[in-house]
Amino acid sequence: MIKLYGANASPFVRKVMAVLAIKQLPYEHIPSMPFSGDQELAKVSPLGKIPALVDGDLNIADSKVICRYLESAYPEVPVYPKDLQDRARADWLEEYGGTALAESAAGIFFHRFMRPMAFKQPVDEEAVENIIQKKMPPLLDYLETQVPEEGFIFGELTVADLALASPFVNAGYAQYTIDSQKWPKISALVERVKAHEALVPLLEAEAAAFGQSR
Ligand SMILES: N[C@@H](CCC(=O)N[C@@H](CS)C(=O)NCC(=O)O)C(=O)O
Repeated sequence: MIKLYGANASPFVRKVMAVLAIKQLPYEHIPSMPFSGDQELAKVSPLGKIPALVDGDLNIADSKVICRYLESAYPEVPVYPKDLQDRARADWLEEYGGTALAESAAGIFFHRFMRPMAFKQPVDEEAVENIIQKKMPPLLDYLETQVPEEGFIFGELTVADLALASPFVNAGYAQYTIDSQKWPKISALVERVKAHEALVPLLEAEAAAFGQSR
């Protein structure tokens, strides 16, 4: 059986869990935290990051690598668009979601939630305000030009939608929501992704673990 290493509060792990759910692939989740000295994680993830995946003799890390492997190995329910140019655009949006967007949206989560909870440090509201006021607006302005008013980016839900929505789930735990007056399209897309049948059970389980309701 596939083994997935990671913590579901990671935007990258959540994306992979969503892909496994959409593809209806059974897997064993092995809870693993970076920076924790977890020796089992070190064995499967040489860079110490989550997620990592083991499928039979194969061991890989990095959510993009994992999602591409799952798409090739288990193609029955696709999670990337077929058209070549759509696929390239989906790859780009996945990259965007996993870099600048994840740093900013999950940064809010880190400063407001992880610092006090996991590291017993005070919330750094100055860093949070800097992200919210300076870093997020241009990212959201760009996304507003990239996502549709209705439905998902390529019709069916793909990794591109997941990669853009997942960091905002983290930001939501830290009381950040996208201003739907200023950025109506990306705000609505995030809500549609969260309401997708494959995501609802995942989000319920992780919110319960955080002691929050969805
Ligand atoms: N590009 C990687 C990023 C993974 C990543 O940064 N995960 C974070 C947790 S959300 C992590 O493990 N950080 C530990 C570290 O940077 O050492 C992916 O897509 O999987």
